[in-house]
Amino acid sequence: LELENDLRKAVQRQELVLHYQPQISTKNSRMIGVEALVRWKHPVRGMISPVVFVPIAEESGMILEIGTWVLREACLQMSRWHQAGGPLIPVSVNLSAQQFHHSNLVDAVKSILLETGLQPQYLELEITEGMMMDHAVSSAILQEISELGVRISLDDFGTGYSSLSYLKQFPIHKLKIDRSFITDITNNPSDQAIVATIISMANHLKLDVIAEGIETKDQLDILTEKECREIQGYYFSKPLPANEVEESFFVPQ
Ligand code: G
Ligand code: G
Ligand code: MN
Ligand code: NA
Repeated sequence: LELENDLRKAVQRQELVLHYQPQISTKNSRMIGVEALVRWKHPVRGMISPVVFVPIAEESGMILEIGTWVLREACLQMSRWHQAGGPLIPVSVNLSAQQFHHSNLVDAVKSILLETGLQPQYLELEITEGMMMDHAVSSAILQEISELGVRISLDDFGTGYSSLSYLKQFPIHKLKIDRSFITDITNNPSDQAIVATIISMANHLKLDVIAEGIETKDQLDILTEKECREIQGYYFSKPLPANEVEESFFVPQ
């Protein structure tokens, strides 16, 4: 409850920050995108993980305000980088279920893009399979988002309970292979088969695909061999503050 009260003030007190985890091409090791991940710099408790405060924000209804802040901040950062001659790469932003189903989402995205000057193709929204349980509703929302020119990716892909039929019905652009399939991939033939199948399915459906949670060279080699073009994970970088992304991942002119 104390955390909940603190969280109410966190946005206006500018205690929330975004870190950005580079997404890397297996072909040339270049950064080809970033995922924005929110952190809370608590004045007393230090850095608090979203694993802790996102659920509090969801239960208390603060997630809409926080989610909108995250969206605006991520778009602003990308727009700054683009205007300063940085790499022309997209940012992906995680949506919570409440945010996804809120009637204001499409208008909020539209006005944030206008306000920040970010071109829509450089924004990607991450949703999970669980958010698409109500197919009719989800279909309408995804259609509207897609019509803005914003891309949609399926986070934690392979861990949900939904059917695969939505992949042909809905405007989805990218699958993010959940890191639970990567952790033991070097020893586990089942994980190898599942990951190979997801990559192959994505290729046939003309979807982009990225593997998450790559921590070792062996894991990277397996994914490269299976022709996964994009990866994300501690092997290349943990999520970093914007200035550290610039220092470590911007190619000097
Ligand atoms: O970055 P980290 O590993 O601490 O993220 C933990 C969890 O918090 C992940 O599931 C991630 O998707 C989620 N998360 C991080 N940032 C955001 C955000 O801005 N909005 C939502 N809804 N979830 C986020
Ligand atoms: O749920 P979601 O996929 O959005 O969670 C993303 C989070 O996973 C990141 O914010 C990051 O903190 C965490 N993460 C990213 N790369 C790795 C990795 O290589 N290993 C582990 N264990 N976690 C990672
Ligand atoms: Mn994510
Ligand atoms: Na994920």
